[in-house]
Amino acid sequence: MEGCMFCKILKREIPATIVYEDEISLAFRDISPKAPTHILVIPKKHIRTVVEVKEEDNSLLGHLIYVANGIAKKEGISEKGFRLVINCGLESGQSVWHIHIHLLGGRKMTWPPG
Ligand code: DGP
Repeated sequence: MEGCMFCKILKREIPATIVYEDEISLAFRDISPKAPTHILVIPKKHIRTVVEVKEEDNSLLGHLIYVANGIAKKEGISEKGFRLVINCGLESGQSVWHIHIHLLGGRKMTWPPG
């Protein structure tokens, strides 16, 4: 999608530290990490936000969680625990309009989130 930062990362038009890629997903380190491990898992398909997810995307979204799970294991944060976050819409703080799962770990998390 024209103008989308994450589509530009997908096309290697802007650099990112990529940690995983397959035919339907990409994962890379967040530019502004909020935890020792902070990785974004995105679909290659441009979906703006959770609100735009369609039934046909069910397996794609499940795949992203599966990928995040595998990365958490590789990062060594699986045992102690980690958090997956999807911000949806302005009030959630979503700032990039290409759906993404934040994988956060490596420190104790607080609840509720801010
Ligand atoms: P959200 O607020 O949920 O839309 O999260 C967007 C995240 O994307 C935020 O934590 C910062 C990260 N981010 C924004 N632009 C870039 C970029 O160009 N490269 C990388 N690696 N991360 C980015």
